[in-house]
Amino acid sequence: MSDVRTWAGRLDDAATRCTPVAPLTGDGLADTATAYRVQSALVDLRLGRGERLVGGKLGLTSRAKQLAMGVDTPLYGLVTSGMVRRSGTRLSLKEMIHPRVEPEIAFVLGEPLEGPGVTVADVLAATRYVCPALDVIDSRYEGFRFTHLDAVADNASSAAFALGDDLVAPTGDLALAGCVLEVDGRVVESAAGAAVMGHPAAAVAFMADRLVEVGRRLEAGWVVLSGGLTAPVPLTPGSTVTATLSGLGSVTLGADH
Ligand code: 0L1
Ligand code: MG
Repeated sequence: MSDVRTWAGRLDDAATRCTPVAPLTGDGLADTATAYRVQSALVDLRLGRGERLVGGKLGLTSRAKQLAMGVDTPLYGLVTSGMVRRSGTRLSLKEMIHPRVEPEIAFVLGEPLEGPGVTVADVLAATRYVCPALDVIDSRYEGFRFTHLDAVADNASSAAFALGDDLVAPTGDLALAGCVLEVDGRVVESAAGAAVMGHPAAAVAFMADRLVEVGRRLEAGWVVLSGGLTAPVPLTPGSTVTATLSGLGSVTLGADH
């Protein structure tokens, strides 16, 4: 079996058994193209179990997160139907390793987007709706410690996500949209849309441009999570997390044992 399939199987087992593993870079993963091939094989394992591809997500899009990781490039992942949760759902922490949650702006595309050269204006023109999202990340690596390459292979730590119920056309300036993250009614983080690459649509354009390298595009009907606006917060038993974005509404997830 190739390294790519072995590594994808290892990450998939880690997720299904809720048992973290050592970073793949310690086992020879050494370049970005191979890391994205592992990601693709990992997503294929989900599709083989009957899930559907429903969109994409960006990670490491904010300066704060890039500085924390010592990198200057975002990464992308693919999201599947098994990751979708309704706003208001209470997640079972037994089904995850060490989940964290972060507020994002999600784009629901009305038209496909194919790079290269996709601009913010192209993204906004192709977008049917935007809405607030909570992205649940659950790295399959021990201690949530990994390199950029490891996170690419691990499909950008994707575990679950919820969208707000209000879907609005992207008319206002999303760079100026204020974001407040509350845990059990207490404000723990705040930011503006510009925290993601100056404008969250720039992250969507980045993904469309990078997908060309693997012969893919962002499809009409897909949802794209444009990246964390604030630092992620751990999901702890009994807690409820709510993200509110000005002009876009709110989205909530809870966590139980
Ligand atoms: O959604 C994300 O920003 C995840 C990026 C991958 C690295 C991480 O888990 O923070
Ligand atoms: Mg995220």
